Amino acid sequence: MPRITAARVIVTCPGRNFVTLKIETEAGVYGLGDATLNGRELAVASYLTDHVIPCLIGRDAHRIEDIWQYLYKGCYWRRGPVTMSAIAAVDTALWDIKGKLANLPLYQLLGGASREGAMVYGHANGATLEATIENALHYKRLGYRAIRLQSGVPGLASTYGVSKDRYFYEPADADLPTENLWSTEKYLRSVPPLFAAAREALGWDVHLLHDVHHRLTPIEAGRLGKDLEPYRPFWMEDAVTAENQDSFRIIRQHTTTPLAVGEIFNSIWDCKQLIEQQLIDYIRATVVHAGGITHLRRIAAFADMHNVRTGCHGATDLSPVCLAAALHFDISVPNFGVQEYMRHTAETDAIFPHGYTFNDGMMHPGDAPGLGVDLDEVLAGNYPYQRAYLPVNRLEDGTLFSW
Ligand code: CS2
Ligand code: MG
Repeated sequence: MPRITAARVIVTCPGRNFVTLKIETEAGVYGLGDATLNGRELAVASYLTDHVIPCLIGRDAHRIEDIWQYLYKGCYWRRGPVTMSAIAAVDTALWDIKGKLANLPLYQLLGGASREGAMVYGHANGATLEATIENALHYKRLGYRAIRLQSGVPGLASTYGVSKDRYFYEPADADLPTENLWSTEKYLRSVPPLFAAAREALGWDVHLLHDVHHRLTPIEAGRLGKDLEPYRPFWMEDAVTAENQDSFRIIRQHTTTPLAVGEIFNSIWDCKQLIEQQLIDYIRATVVHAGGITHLRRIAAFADMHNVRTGCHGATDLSPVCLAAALHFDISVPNFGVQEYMRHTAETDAIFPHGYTFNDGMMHPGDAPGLGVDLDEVLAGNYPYQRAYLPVNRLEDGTLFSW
């Protein structure tokens, strides 16, 4: 059996921090797992190095489920983003090892391909409505079949999703949290015209998405959803904060705009009510933050019973290791919806050489054994950790608000 002989955490910062777990086995085969938690990277690095890795040495790398249960039930303090990102990294690395030992790409171990490719969505954004539409046209010319629209809000200096760079978006932008100002009223006035202009410019053969980013009340979300119905959005994401899963019942009463939520969820318990009561249409949980491939498959199977499809989170703060794992999951899962694809920079791609490809709006993980992604540790060493925080948000009267 492939006994685990060593494991270590590699932190690198090619423009943003990534945390990667590398597990080595006596078979000379190693596996990688993404453990990046934006703004709290070192918490997960320590959780792995100080509390998880000592328990892994000597275990059978094939025993993915047993190790998952050991790290979940055995730690007493269950769930939470740090714990579940650490478990996710171990789980992903073990699936990588299993694929390499079987000489099969991971998706073949998950039941094989259910589709030829995974439809992805790109991030069109701009400081103004016009700049956003121009960027969306660029994404359509690149072949994207689904495009997210995030525009600056007139009267606000900044807002979520609008990049300083043309194409690479990184919200963790400072050594201490930057403070953004927010106005729901100004925001709500800006979105319907954006979608009207987008349909006018892009037509109807492209899916349009939008991320509200946790900032509305349920009734405000109901109103926005209704305002957007004429433009047929593919989804309205994170319309409200989701600790209170009941909130989505109010949104559902007012709009048929599809709802997506879950990128900050870390276990099936965060979305149990949302799924079983069909309060959402897409679940955004992903490999790195929701306990890895093993747990994400459970969430997807539960979602499939309730007409909910997958829509894995895929921002640039999820490394190419996570994206590769997500694509193997996407290719095989029966109730696939869409995969988020924020392109990484050239520096990041050089550190994480990979076999996944983009073509005609779809992605494929490739057919290399395991995940089909590697980590160049020498190159990674050239980019030491740099503390960076996600912003915090305040209303114009100073009230602390969701970012
Ligand atoms: C966003 C993310 O991609 C998304 O849908 O919500 O950009 C999110 O803000 C970041 O992943 C936070 O680190
Ligand atoms: Mg989001």
